[in-house]
Amino acid sequence: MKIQEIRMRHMEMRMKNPFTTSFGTMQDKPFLLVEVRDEEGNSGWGESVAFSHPWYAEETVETNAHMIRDVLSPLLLGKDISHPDEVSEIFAGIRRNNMAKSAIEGAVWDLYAKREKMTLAEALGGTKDKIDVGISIGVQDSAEAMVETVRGFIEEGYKRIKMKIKPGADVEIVRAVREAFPEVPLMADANSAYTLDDVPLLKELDEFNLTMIEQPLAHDDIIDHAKLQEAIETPVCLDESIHSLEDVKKAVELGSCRVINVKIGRVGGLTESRKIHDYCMEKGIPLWCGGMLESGIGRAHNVALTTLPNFVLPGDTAGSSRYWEEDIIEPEVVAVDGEITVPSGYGIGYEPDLKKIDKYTVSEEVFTPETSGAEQA
Ligand code: OSB
Ligand code: MG
Repeated sequence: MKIQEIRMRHMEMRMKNPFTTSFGTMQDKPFLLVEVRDEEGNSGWGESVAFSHPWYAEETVETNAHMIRDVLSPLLLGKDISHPDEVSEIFAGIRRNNMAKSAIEGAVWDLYAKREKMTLAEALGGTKDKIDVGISIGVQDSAEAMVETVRGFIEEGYKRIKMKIKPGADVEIVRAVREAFPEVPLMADANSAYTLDDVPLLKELDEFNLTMIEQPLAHDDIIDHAKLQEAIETPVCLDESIHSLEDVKKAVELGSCRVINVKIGRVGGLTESRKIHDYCMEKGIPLWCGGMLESGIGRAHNVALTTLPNFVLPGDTAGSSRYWEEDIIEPEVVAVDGEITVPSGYGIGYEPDLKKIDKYTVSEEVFTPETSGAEQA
């Protein structure tokens, strides 16, 4: 397939509810959508999961726009490629900027699957027609608020509850939720809010039978996490620390975690995600698919990835309605009793709703082999 056009849309959507992590609160969600067209007029869609502010990772919407416009699109435009795995090779000389790479690469995967008349799940080698999903709940002000929020999502059928914690809003909140729901699969995500000085506190969590604690220590650490894993019983899961298969190998060899959260954008795309999947499957490290509060386009990619067999734990891919008044795909992603049925349409399997996409588009830029740069549309 020949890459003839890359269209980048600057989107602005607002989530139904604010979402709070150990870093702060977000509700407005600017992000980028990428549409890649081939010589036959087929198109594939991808989403950049970078946020407007670099609190989770160093990339932002603006750095991604720059990379996509000025660096990555010029490398890809006009190229004739036979498989999306080639995209990561074409981008290999560019350091990091994984979310920007992934937005384009994801669009090429969708395009490829559509051309081959396959679902994206099939193109990736996925084996499930339904996936199990959990939900991620932001930091709450009080134990009572967390218990009530958790109750609502258990009633909706989500298969595992993840609570965001931070210093001052941790052990007592987890205790209250565990007492209220003795059997529910529960976990906590600290988004790097603790240090090894907090080992005694993190050890206290052992009594609540959490399925894991996600990224308790620094975003760029794998050494201290190994020390922590030695000291506590709760399995450690890495999120922010993992940007590639190489990072995964180091973490697994060092014993820094027993579980890995795969985010397609954080690791630079579906090709790298699949490599991580295959390695972890061989090593017996269970995976689940994380989320970045995506619109339906990114959500659809997460659904497809989760069909790979070693995604054995419920992910954070909740239904569209958990985030948005209206999503930008048709149909929306729907979770029933904690399961999402994998769509059967070609490519990502959900149709981008152009009317809604236009409604939330602030501006767009179109790149072609001729412009191979920054033509403002
Ligand atoms: O750490 O997994 C995280 C949201 C934004 C940034 C980081 C994280 C999260 C979530 C929510 O936990 C995931 C989702 O519901 O999409
Ligand atoms: Mg996390």
